[in-house]
Amino acid sequence: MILFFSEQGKTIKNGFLRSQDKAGTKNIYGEEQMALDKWADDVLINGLKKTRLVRYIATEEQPGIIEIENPKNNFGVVIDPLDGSSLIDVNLAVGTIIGIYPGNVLAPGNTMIAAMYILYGPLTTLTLTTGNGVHDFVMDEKGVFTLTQRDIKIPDGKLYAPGALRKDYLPMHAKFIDNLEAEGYKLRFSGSFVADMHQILHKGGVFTYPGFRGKEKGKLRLLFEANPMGKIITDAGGAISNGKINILSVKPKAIDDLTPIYAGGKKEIEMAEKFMAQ
Ligand code: P6P
Repeated sequence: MILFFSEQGKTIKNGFLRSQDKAGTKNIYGEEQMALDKWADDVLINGLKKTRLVRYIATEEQPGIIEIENPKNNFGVVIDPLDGSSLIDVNLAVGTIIGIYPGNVLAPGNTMIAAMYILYGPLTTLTLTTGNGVHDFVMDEKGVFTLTQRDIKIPDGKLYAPGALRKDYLPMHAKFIDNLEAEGYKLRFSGSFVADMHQILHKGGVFTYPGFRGKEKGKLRLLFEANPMGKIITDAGGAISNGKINILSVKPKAIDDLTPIYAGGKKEIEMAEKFMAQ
C-alpha cells in the first residue's frame, strides 16, 4: 500500500504542469475545485480500485464513502488528494494526505494503522508512520523514495502557524496567540497544511486553525487533514487537540466533519488547552 501511494506521488508531481484552471465545480465544503484536485482524486481512487487493496475509500473531493467489491482485505483509507491546491498557481508547496484504518473510516483517529503525507516542494518527500516511529523519504529523479530520516521526534522550537483571521478569533484563542507572540514565537504560515505541519514537525512549535467567529467548528477536516496528521505528529512525540481534547479520540459523525486544530509540541498543545479552558 505504501508503495502504491509513493508511486501515485510521482504521478501527481508530474501532473502539476497539466493545468491550474478551476474545474468550475465545488467540493462538499462549497470550495472551488481545481482541475488538479479532481484529476488527483481520480488517479488515487481509480488506482486503488484496480489494486483492490482496500474495501473503503473516502476522499475530500467525494460526497460519500466508496466501497470496493471483492477487496483483498478490509482496510479503509481517507485521502486529501491535493491539500492546498489553490497554491499551485503561485508555486507554493502542496501535499497529499493519507490515513489507513483496519476497517471503515468513521472511526477515531487513534484506530489508524498508518498515516502519511507526500509534500510536493523543492523536493518531493514522503513522511510516514505505521506506529513504529515517523520516517522521512525523498523521491529521486527516477521516482524512487529513499529513507532520509528515521524515527523523527518533534524538537523544541518557536514557530507558530496561525490560520483564520485575527479579527475573527474567539477571545481565548486570541489570548493564546498573544501569549505565543509574548514568548517570542515566530509566525510562519503558508496556507498549506502539509507544508506548515512538515515545518513544525522538523523545527518545533504549533500549527493552529481554530474555531472562529461564524465557524466555531473551524475550517479543516477531521478525517482528511486532522486525523492523519494527528497520528504523525503524535507518533513523533507531539500532540493534537481541538482545544479541549485529543482529536484522535473523537468519533467522527460524518466524513465531512470539521474540527478546530492545535497540532505540534506537547508544551504548546498543553498551553493551548489551558487558554481554551478559561
Ligand atoms: P486559509 C488548504 O485549503 C487548507 O485546507 C489547508 O491546507 C490550510 O492550512 C488552510 O486550508 C488554509 O486556509 O483560510 O488560510 O486559506
